[in-house]
Amino acid sequence: MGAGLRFAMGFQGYVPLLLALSACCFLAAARLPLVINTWPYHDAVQRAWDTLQSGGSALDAVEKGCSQCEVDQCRGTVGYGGSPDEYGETTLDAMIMNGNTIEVGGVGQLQRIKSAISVARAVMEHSSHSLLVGESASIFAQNMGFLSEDLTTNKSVSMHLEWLSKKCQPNFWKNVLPNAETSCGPYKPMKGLRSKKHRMPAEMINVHNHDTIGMIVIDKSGSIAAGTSTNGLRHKIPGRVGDSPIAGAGAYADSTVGAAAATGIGDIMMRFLPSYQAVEYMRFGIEPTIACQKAITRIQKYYPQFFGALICANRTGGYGAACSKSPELDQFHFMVYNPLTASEQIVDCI
Ligand code: SD4
Repeated sequence: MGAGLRFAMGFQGYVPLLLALSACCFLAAARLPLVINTWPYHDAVQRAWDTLQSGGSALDAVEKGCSQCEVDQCRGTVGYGGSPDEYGETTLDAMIMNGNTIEVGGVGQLQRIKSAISVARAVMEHSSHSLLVGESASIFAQNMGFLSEDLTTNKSVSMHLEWLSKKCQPNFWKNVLPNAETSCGPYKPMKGLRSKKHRMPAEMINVHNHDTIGMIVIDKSGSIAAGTSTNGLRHKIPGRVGDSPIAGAGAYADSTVGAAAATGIGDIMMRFLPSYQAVEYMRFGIEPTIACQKAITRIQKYYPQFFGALICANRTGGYGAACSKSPELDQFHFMVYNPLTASEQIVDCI
């Protein structure tokens, strides 16, 4: 505000502004701290909440909350022993973002290390990079003191063997020979006419194998952090990195505005940076639920029935969620802890 305008307003002009500011602070004080995460992961939200209660920061809470899911192997889609790739290996994607500094740490296709979100935090705190991937990310993790161990389990081995016995169905290839809908690879590119079809096998995209944890935490001082952790998509092509470790796609946090986090079919969602988009909507004063809905709608213009959901929170502790209605999803469950509630909540998809 320019000095001239300030002068012209006089003291009385300030009164509504002061009232609005104190209402906002009062509201924030009543609703903070806040922990919100995708899917009904009760132990994860509780762990994040406990971390805040024992004096941890928003970043600590995101790390601990997501770690809980990694240990619990939440629905088989977070942590070790889930979503084997075409070689039968489980690899992990995770990220964490500090909304105060706009620093990010991410890992993609992390091999042989269980605690992906903690490695992501190490990337943020012990390097100037934002994202490390593959074998080199694992070496980084080992150098940072993380244990290297096999992430396969009997369950992931049997998922892989079953997939091989079904001629590698379903899979994520297109426009290749031999025909990926009936045969295993190795594949070669098909020349000539190309299918425009986005090959996203329906059996891979449902609430039983598609439940990345995305978490937003706002601590009492208003610091905001967000993060994600996942083992990606079952039978993914080795080397595939999803949306979860990408800033703006999997999650985004800006303590001056709010944060968002995503779950769903990352190969589509990452093209739209929905978490960043939702935060930008909130920056212009749009309420969290609407911000989430608008970011989902933008994706639906191109992919009307994509599988995905977003959670959003603004800096005063307002929160909301939205999901894209598809044959596999018509309601989305998420967790909310704040001084007023500790509950699982549900939204109808749009
Ligand atoms: C991915 N977005 O790797 C993740 C998967 C997911 O809920 O969110 N599942 O595409």
